[in-house]
Amino acid sequence: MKHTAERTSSGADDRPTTARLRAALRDTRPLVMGILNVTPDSFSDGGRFTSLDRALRHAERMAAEGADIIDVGGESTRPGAQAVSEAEELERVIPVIEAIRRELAVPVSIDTSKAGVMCEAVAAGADMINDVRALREAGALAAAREAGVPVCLMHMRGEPRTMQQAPDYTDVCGEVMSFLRERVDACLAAGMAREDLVIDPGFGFGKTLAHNLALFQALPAFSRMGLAVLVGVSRKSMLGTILDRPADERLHGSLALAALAVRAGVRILRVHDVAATVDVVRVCMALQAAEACATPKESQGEQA
Ligand code: 7PM
Repeated sequence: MKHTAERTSSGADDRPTTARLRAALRDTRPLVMGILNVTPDSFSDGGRFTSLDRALRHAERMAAEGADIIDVGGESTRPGAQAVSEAEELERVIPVIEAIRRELAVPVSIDTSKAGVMCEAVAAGADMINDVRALREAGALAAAREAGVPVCLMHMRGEPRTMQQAPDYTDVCGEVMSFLRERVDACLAAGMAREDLVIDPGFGFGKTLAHNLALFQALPAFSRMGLAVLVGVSRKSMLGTILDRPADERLHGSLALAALAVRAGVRILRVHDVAATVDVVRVCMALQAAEACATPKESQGEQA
């Protein structure tokens, strides 16, 4: 791997949590990324101290449940959400990242699209950047390159405030794939390492249920692009529509999709329910190990 002066100066290469994350990304076991929202709507009991404390307790719990990564987000990207200022986003996420880094050994990703937040978050201890805008904002590509950490590039059509107003594609899988290919090429051209790039079709981000289902069906093809694939479907509205259930009753549907995603070659599951998803991954791994044993014998049998 190439180490530029900027990269080494960020210190991210030397951090044990970043090394641990990189090793896990190169492993075959799917990783569980626990969601930690630090938007006021998720921890809305007033004082900053209380919300910091609650966020840390939640991170602790997810780490104990076996989360491989904690995804810290301070910008609500929920459909219809308004934009958040950089100062506000920093005020929300930096104390949480510092506290997790102080108290836990779990790798942290920063869910942001802003170059300034990427820099500050990685300086505060974040080990990965998760960008729903795939480094398209001003300065984000350069900031991510200089941060020197793995990056998740997600596809989103439009902006959160309006993205669910009649999303339209002629070939949703082809269009999402060529978008991601273009963003991967931009990262490679900027000097980032291919092994550090993760791609994500962006379920629910400017997509109808039919689009989401087509993308989910195409996950094996995304996996064949040769980069780690991340999937975020936990409690999302596609499950609400299929099941006709509110967000707090979508666990079973989320777990069904988690298992199917692993079977389709997905490497990272971004979820709310860490303990349950870790069990799903363990069951899938047991099945995979059994297949690895069975396959040679079966093919021998076929040859005989
Ligand atoms: C309301 C609706 C609040 C949806 C939050 C959300 C993804 C992500 C989100 C994803 C990656 C959520 C979403 N979703 N980052 N951030 N992939 N990489 O369910 O699918 O958390 S926000």
